[in-house]
Amino acid sequence: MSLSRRDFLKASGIFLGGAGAVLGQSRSSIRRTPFGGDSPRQKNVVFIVIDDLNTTLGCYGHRLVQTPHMDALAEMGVRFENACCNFAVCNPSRSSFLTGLRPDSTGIFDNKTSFNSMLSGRTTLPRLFRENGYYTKRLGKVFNGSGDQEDQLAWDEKGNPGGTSQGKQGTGRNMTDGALSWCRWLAADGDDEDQSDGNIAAKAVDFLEGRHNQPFFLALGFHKPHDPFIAPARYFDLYPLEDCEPPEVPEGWQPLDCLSVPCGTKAIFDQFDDQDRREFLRSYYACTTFVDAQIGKVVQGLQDNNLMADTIIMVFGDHGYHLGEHEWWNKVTVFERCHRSPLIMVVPGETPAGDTCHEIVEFVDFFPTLADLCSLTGAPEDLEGISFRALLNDPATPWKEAGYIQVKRGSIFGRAVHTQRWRYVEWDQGRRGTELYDHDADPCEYFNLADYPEYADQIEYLKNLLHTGQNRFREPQDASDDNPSRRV
Ligand SMILES: [Ca+2]
Repeated sequence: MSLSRRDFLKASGIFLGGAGAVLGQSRSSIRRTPFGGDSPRQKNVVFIVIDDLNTTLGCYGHRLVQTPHMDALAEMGVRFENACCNFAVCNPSRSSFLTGLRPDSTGIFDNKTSFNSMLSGRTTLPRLFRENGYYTKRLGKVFNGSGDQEDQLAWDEKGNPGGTSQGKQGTGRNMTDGALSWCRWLAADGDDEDQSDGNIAAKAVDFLEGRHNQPFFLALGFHKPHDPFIAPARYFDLYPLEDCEPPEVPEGWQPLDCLSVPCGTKAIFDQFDDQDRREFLRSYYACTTFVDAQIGKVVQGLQDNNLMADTIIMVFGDHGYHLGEHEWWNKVTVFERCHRSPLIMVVPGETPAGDTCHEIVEFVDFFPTLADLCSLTGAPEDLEGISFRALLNDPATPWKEAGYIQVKRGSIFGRAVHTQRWRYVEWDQGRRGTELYDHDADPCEYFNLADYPEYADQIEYLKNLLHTGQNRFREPQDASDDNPSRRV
């Protein structure tokens, strides 16, 4: 194919962002459009971001973790097997998908850098909804924080519902004997609404019960399963320790140059005994099921108020998370465990029920996709992802060749490109090492093939893809490749 990316997208009718780019509608024709009459009714959006949630979910095939409400959403819409975050840390990931810029363009690579110090004045996703006549409401953690950490023009209304003092009591312990203060669990007293996330769900349901004379963008930022691992005790009771099986790491495996996994913190995890590992898993699972229950309340609120037919539901984790894979119990890597996040979308009238998409989408695509779905105008011209609306209608459409992720260790960047089969990683542009993993032979990414000469051509191809291939579409290899379900 000799078309440039932009030509291809134009020919395909794919949303590129930019003022007036959608459906030929002028900005004024859809601003503040009331429901009813002859005007097309714009869909509401419930945008649910879950902190540090990986794909350890029932609907992603986990044998133990109970997530009936996310599973039910997956049955209503499309579940993405290859949704790739662009940075496996809260603030960089959120700053990226809320602006539609890749991390190299936001310049936000850690949790300390404030959003407004880098991106003040930028039209963010919620602000664009607001400018297009939506009522925008935030509950919980959507940007990385409040104040200087978020777009002050994004929300009509915002809140950070907290928990109660009872919800901070209970049984628990620090699994590192205090070496890492965050690494603790608490099977808490009280019930869901004694926790912040339970309160977020309750306030979301209150909002859904109100009268809405304009479409709404309701953004819910649930805090769990982010550490510390606190949930009402009954969620811990669902997971007997003997059922929580830590992953096996091949004997002798070591991180590349203390970069693929940071050795300092890993040394603390290396002190874990079997009990510690099982407790870590139990607490993450408990928090996941707890958050799932809160999502169930929100969906019930939509159903009770007859809003399902008019509301797009989007649920995702802000990045992946290791649960012992690579002897690591955290985020901030460029392995698949961090790169791949759950993503479920229900778009009334568009998504087929219960379908799975194996194609690669990236979080930087969220902004143009939602702008496309809701016919928003006035989006920034320089969005760096593309709308994947076509995949929501037909999840088997051949799509992006690759997803991209990066992290920063001190002054060194690690960057990875992920295709349907390969992951290729460069540390400090390759000066501090490279990694190559073949998912067909090594789905858990333990055997680095980068130094084997027989892979030189593959590496050359992936190196080029890493540096120049963003948003490139893959070519179907043959008829049997139309739906790469081999990618399990
Ligand atoms: Ca996070």
